[in-house]
Amino acid sequence: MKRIVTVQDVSCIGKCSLTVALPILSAMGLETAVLPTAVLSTHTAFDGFTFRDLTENMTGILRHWKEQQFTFDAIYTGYLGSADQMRHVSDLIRDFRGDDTLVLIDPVMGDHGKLYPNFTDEFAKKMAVFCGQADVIVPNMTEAAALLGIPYAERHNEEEIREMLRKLTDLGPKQAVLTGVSFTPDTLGVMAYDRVTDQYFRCFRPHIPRIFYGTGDAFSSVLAGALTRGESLEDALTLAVDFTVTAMKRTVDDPSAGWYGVNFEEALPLLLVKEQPW
Ligand code: PXL
Repeated sequence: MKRIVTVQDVSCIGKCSLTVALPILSAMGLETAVLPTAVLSTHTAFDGFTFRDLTENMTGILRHWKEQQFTFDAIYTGYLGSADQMRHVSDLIRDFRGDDTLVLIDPVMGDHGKLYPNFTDEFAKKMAVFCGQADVIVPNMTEAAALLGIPYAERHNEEEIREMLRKLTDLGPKQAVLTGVSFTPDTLGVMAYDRVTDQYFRCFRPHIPRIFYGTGDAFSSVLAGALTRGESLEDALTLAVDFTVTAMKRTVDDPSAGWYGVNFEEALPLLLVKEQPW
């Protein structure tokens, strides 16, 4: 069985980060280790959330893992609670990256043109350097603008997106995936660029005009899982888009759905495979 480690916060209620990544990666047939970065009572869209930074715990956890000589087929990072944590996660990448280890960084910092609470432009600059260690990065439009130090815009033409993707790979990763891309009001999707093969990929679906939390984490988790399973970037993008869209549709159709997350649980069957060819 392949083993992936994911580094993100635990938001106890709110359906994002680890509570989304862990079930998704397990459903994809991967042994999933976790390195929690912080514990929050809810994600940061709720008023009055509590926040316990776990940076100090990370040192001991990583020391123990090193002693035990654990290895990982993939390292996938999401929400990091502080800039200091990037140092610990860089140590994790340095110490546990083998020749075939996939390193996927989702530079979680904001959405819809705004950084989440606790994040600053200074943090974004450090995140841009941190992204240099990745094989693949997965920013949304807000995060890409923050990483590149350019103004956020909701709509672009295709050449502008291609240029952003090239600049994102200039930060270091071989592949960049940009989410929340829109060329027309009624479609939304993702575009990606592979610097090694100089190829662009795209996957668009009809736009569902609602704002949902946790969809970026669901998308990145499926992408990380599919790439770890050895699927091509193109196939991984399609699976991650279809999973996310299905979760959003299920949420729209469910009158009892919360405002704070999507019904990703109902889309999990899309990820199951009967036999593991990898
Ligand atoms: O979904 C991204 C995310 C992850 N972790 C925390 C968040 C958010 C988005 O709001 O608040 C704690």
